Amino acid sequence: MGQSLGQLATHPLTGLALQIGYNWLTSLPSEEQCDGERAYLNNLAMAGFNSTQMTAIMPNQKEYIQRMNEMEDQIAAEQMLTKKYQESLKKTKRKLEEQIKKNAEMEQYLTTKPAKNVKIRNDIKISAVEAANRNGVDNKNYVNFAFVGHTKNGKSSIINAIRGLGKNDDGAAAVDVLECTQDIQYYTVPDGRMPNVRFYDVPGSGAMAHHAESYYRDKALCGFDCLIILIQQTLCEEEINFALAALEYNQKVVFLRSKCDIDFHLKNESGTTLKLVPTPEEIQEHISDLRHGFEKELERFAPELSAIRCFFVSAKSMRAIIRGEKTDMVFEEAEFLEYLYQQSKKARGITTF
Ligand SMILES: Nc1nc2c(ncn2[C@@H]2O[C@H](COP(=O)(O)OP(=O)(O)O)[C@@H](O)[C@H]2O)c(=O)[nH]1
Ligand SMILES: [Mg+2]
Repeated sequence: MGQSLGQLATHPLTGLALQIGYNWLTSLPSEEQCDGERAYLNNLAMAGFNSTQMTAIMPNQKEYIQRMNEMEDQIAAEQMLTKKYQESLKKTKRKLEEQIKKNAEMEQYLTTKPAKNVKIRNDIKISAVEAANRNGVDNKNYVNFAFVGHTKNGKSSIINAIRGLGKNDDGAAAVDVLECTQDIQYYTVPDGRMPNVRFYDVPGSGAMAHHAESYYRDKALCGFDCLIILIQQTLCEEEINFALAALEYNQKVVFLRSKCDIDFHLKNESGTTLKLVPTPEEIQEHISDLRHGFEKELERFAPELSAIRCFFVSAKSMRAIIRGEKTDMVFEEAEFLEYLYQQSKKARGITTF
């Protein structure tokens, strides 16, 4: 792979690994917090993070990080934890190592030129290639993800977040704009990271009501590695039509429900007494409820789509994870990123992973 873990630590995907530790830290009672942070820092050091990176992640542990090469301190930190948390630290450490390995594989795939083009079935080849030319999609040199769905469902925001950007950052896709054009625009990750990946913002795609299917064909959406359909609380007809068209083309397709963080604000405002920051368990419970509702809707309106997954995420959390920053709410951002990666590999017939 030719890449040391130290280098990898500066990559945006590293946030996926860090989040594992953050989750563990939030599970600790306050009296274990300080020793927990120190014990976890020791694991980051072993994984190749340097002291500057660690200080950026946990500025409150600056002094400890400076002293960290004194072995006794390191051992002491772990021993200070009670037995129960020593055990859970071990599990977290294993997960961290696994994620770092996965990141290395993802990094390798996303930064090198795709080894193979997208496989497009012969019977649709001509229309797909022709139409892909219209969109300027380059299947040879890029991994291409298309985000479709109703205006305001959060397409531009989630694309920005995956690129590590907020709406006011340079090069960010415009957020909260009226989608008056139908120009499909692509975005890349800044600073040349992931140079072979393109994220396409497909505006106006959900405002077509019953025309999703013809929009899909006109815009040659089958030319993308993966189609991501942004949904809201309930599934709409056009979203179902998009997914049906994608299935017909044997394309990788997934539903994405963003803005999950807002659900908790709504619950607060409507009078339900929920803490401002939900616990990981409360978040899991919420995701289960959402998934249950989604599956029931699919069963009722489009049983043929039952194999299509839906990920529940928040653009806010995604951005924090990509930037390696701590976030209070974690939904299924890591799972979604991994899905994108896996499916684009499959679309190219690369099955080495
Ligand atoms: N709190 C929160 N707001 C979001 C999220 N995603 C989008 N928004 C907001 O929803 C509005 C519409 O988002 P936008 O990305 O422009 O949607 P698009 O029209 O589908 O591209 C904007 O005001 C965003 O700030 C999210 O995950 N969390
Ligand atoms: Mg937009």
